[in-house]
Amino acid sequence: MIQKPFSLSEDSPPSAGGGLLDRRLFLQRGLAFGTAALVGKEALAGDLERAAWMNKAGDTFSHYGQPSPHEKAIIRWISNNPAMPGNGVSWTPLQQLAGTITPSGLHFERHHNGVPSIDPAQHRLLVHGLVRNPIFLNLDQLHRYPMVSRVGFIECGGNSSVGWHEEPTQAALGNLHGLVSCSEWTGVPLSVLLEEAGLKTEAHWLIAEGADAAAMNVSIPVEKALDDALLALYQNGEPLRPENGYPLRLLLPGWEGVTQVKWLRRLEAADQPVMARNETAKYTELQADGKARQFTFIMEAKSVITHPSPGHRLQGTGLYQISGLAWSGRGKIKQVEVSADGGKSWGEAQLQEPVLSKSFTRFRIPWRWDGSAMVLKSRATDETGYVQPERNQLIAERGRNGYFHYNAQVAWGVEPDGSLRHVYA
Ligand SMILES: Nc1nc2c(c(=O)[nH]1)N[C@H]1C(S)=C(S)[C@@H](COP(=O)(O)O)O[C@H]1N2
Ligand SMILES: [Mo]
Repeated sequence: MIQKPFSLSEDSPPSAGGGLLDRRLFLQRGLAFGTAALVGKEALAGDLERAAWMNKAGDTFSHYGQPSPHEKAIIRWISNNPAMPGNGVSWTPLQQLAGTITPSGLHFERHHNGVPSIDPAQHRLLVHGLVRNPIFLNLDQLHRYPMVSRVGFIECGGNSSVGWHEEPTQAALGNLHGLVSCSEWTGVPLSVLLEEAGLKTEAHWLIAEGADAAAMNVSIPVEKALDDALLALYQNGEPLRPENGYPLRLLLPGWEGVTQVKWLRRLEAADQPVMARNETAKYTELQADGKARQFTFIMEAKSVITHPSPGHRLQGTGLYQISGLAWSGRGKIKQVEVSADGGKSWGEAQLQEPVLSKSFTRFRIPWRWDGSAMVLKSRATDETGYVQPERNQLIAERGRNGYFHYNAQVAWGVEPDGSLRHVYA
């Protein structure tokens, strides 16, 4: 294999230490990446042999397409309690995916008591309580309402909680930070239904309840319900997957996952929150002073480098594209910076267009690895100016008793052998 050295380094000065290059480098033409074997001029098209699968007719049609059998390793990692198998999570393998939309079959899952087998013909939604006109709907009726589509991430408030541990946990990215996924959701704006129901002035909360065996419920401020909340019926163009709430879920863009009640069957307008388990004992945040934060709905800005990340192995020195995901529950991502020297210097990454509010944003930056040990990090800034905090800054603000809403910068240590490790830096 003939390695051609990367030759444009003089024209493209580093954007930061550790070999980070200008984010526009890959927009240039005529780059030699040095990763592919370059064939000599004498190579002929005849050298490309006719592959075995070209000698017979291919497979026929299928009613529902599946991933290539060669990609069977791209799966959700399941962690649940064998004594209560319906209570637990499965994680999106972010380190094996590209782009910004999570395939529906790989959307992370969080169930408190399993996935109910709902017959859509029997499912009903009740809107009642402090409303002038209670509404009782079947799905055919709901489908007659005007719908909208929007792309949005859902993140569990417990995502990334390993970050609170004293020592960095060694696992693939998806098993550390994969309780977040991003889809295109289609459904009826909740405001449409609430206007029809006529909220009474003393209605400040909506208590949402699911049709699972847990009958999981949470309280939602009416401001959010009237703002961008969606009664989602479709996910990435097809009806919701059972795991993600079929046939109907509440979507609250940018808010923690637990508020986005799946298998939605009831919305009760009330003058105060119901103080359900998942807004008191859970999904609250114990502070250093022993008091708990409650109703911390918004998921703050976060970013992770997906490529390379632990489990990947760099194949020798040279040019690479660092790539990752950033998102913010407050709106659009404004900037993502990457460091290859543990945070001493930062280069600005290219953001993939379109940058959508409360959605995954893919960032990329070219990097020339010289084979030495170094630390890769990313930090996101959202359109409100909020900057993803350093780990010790987050701990200083929130103490060490926390579990939910960990969003500090994530660092990968690159070893000279090309392997990567989760590190605190
Ligand atoms: N009815 C019901 N809704 C639910 C849950 C549940 O167990 N039951 N889990 C919640 C939690 S904690 C999260 S993080 C999200 C997860 O959504 P997903 O499984 O579609 O990823 O759903 C929320 N909605
Ligand atoms: Mo969650």
